[in-house]
Amino acid sequence: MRQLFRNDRMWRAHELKGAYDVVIIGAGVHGLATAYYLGRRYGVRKIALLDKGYLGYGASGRNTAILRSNYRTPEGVRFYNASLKLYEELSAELGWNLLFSQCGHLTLGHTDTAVAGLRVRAETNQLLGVDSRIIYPAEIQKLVPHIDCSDRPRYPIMAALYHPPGGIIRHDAVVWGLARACDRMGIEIHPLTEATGIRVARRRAEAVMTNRGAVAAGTVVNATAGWASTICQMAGVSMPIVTHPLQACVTEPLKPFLDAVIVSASLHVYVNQTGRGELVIGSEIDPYQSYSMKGTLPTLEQMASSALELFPQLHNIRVLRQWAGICDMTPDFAPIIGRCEELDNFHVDVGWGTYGFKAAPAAGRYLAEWIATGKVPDIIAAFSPERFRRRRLVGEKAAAAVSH
Ligand code: PYC
Repeated sequence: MRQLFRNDRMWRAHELKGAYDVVIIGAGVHGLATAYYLGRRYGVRKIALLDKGYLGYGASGRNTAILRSNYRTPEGVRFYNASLKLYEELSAELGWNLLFSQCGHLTLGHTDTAVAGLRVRAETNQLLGVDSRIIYPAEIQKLVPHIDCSDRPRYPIMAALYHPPGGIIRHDAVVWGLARACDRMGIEIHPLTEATGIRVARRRAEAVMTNRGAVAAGTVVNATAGWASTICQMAGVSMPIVTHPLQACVTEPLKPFLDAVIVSASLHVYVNQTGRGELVIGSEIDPYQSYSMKGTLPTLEQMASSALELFPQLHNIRVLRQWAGICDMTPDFAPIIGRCEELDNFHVDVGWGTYGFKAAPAAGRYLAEWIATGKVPDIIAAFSPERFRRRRLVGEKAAAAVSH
């Protein structure tokens, strides 16, 4: 691993050129991963990554950094498992420590119906080779000694779906590591470069208009979160997406006591402890559509009270920060990846709802393959944009998150 010296730049600044082979709108983890795999696997390096903010400003810096592959549909399980495997190799591949801790992931069931749903997931997971099984309070208590497994809470814990390979990663390290690797391949990263329009002619997205001028493109990729439908509209493509904020907060650092990700769908809460000792606590999506990235008091109250149902001993812990990321929700709670039928060179990697961060390596890797070879990789075929017209939905709601 090469040492990073104080004056080394992670990525360089560039003049925006008039044309690139690929222009990617959105330089979050999905845009960066697509550029990275295009460059690394297919030698496509004349790429501009455009972002209207600084890197990590959007959903890539506003998530709870949870990785897992214990989904419900076979399509989802295969895809997220491929992503988890890519994450497992990524620190070594990038020469950059992403602080991936595979501490295990527990989805709690507090009702008979919830436990039945977890059982279905466990069985699908196991059939597809994913380490995931139902465990009961005695084992939960052993894995998480501080959780309240008694019958005192309003929703006592009946069982959990235990997924040992799941865990947490340092989200900004992923952004920086990918950006550094892209930069070293000659791929250009352009922060503070906002896409303001897309020029379309002869079924092609010919150029992306930006606040720094027009850029012609062989291929255009929309890898935005939050603004996915707005960018698609610029190209005359409509997306079945609604956008909601998702809030989370972080507490003051505590001594290490929680070595697993804890999720409760019934309580709409998820909790993990970072390497710095802070607790990251997340909520369900806001019930109304909005592009706001601010936290609200009622949601903070809800996160705190739900977390206290599980860990009552945290009652006097202070919250340091609260934030919201914005999530593009699709009708089936599965993403939209691939070329849009309306245009010959316009690809999307969007609709990531509340589960985009964990998907970035696989989405980038296989979208890169589609762009470079023109062939649709099997593993993402089910997520293609035309599935809505064909009524081939991938119903992932039950396992996509806790947050709806
Ligand atoms: O899908 O694991 C998930 C998740 C956690 C928080 C929001 N979504």
